[in-house]
Amino acid sequence: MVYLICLQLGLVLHLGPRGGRGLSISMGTVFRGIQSPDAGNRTLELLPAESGSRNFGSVPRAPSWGSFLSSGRSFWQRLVEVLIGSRHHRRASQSSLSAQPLPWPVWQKELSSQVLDPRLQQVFRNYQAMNKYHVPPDVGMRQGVPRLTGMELLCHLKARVDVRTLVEDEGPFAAPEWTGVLPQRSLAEDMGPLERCAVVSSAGSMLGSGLGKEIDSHDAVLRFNGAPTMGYERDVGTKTSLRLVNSQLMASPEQHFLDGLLYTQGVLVAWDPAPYPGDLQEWYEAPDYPLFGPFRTVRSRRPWQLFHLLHPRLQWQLWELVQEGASEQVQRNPPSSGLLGTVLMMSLCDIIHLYEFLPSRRQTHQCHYYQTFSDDACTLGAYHPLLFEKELVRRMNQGSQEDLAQRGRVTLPGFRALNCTEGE
Ligand code: NCC
Repeated sequence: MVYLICLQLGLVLHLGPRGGRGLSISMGTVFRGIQSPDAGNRTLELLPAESGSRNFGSVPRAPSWGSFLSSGRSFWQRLVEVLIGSRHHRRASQSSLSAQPLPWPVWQKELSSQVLDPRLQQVFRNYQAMNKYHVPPDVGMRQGVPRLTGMELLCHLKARVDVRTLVEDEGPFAAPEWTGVLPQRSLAEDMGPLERCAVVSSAGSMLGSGLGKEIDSHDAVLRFNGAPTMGYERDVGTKTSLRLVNSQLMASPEQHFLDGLLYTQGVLVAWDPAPYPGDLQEWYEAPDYPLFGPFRTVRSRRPWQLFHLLHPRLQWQLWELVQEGASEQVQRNPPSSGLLGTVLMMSLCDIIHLYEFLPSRRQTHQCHYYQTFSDDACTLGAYHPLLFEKELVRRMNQGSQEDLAQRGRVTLPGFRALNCTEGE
């Protein structure tokens, strides 16, 4: 198997992106190795009408060369996952994806890596061992610290994270070539205090939800990366007030960040994985993906559109809380856009409804509601410590179990509305 993949990789490297048909076949084969082919587009408990209209029963198409490059965390990270996961792949795809339902409801008890199938456990162990961003040993490790209640967690979050966007003249952005590029005011100043806000995860389980109207009834709606509304209005709504995009998307021509209509609506907020603990200068000199070029381009093409950069410290402040909430070493990579966006909205709004971050009864193997490929890593995490982010959110949730089961809806108070006494 490893030999076959190396052979294919050799072909890929040899041919380069202009390899034509033969190339896309070989990349498809590599990609299938990480996306659980047996799952097809099977969904659990999707309403027949919706599932039919989106052709869920069909065999997923192998992604093209372009989509492999753009949808992978990075080519090398994905390849590592293929190589590590490949030994378990056949067993995993048969046992966990095709035969068994996902471990719904994953949020009824404490989440740990034990809920992952053997393939994802191996990927998890691999990322556990990596430390790309140089997190010092033992940061966030719980040593005999009592478990916090949901309210205590919320208050810790409020006290310990500094949700900031970068403004003009800050640190490295004081350089002359940045004059007038960064916004003069922070996102909080631009958006003003908001009351009810919705955060819409991109999970496949949004399909068939019929939540569109409910989502649109909020004062502001946050969406992620390339998640569309067109064609999915009934389930995800039409309103996009903010869009949080990662740097991988911004840097990838395949994602059409510079010319896609999707990105011309609402306020844009971008983030990029930074070295721990999120020092501005260090990050500026070596961002994970080259996001500053596309950021400047959009700013100059559409100066009227609000576009903010998240301060990189936030991701590590949050990561520490995620680690503290776990009873094992989590991936030492930043949290997903999902958690970053949720906390961003907690800093702006009084009440936040987060949809399908903790999956409802519609939980599905399908990664996104707008794409047909399946991979449980999208829901349970590979690069991002998503499982443990969900554990944190599960414990902070102020909504009912019924809301979770039916609507995949978590309710969180905004920081302003949180009444924390000292010590909490
Ligand atoms: O998939 P992504 O995330 O864009 O999803 C946005 C957020 O929704 C939540 N989610 C998504 C799918 C799912 N089945 N369950 C979920 O809970 C997560 O909280 C997620 O953050 C990202 O976090 O930025 C991510 O971005 C993609 C990808 O870069 C973008 O979609 C652009 O193509 C990453 N995918 C890959 O690298 C292949 C994903 O790991 C994280």
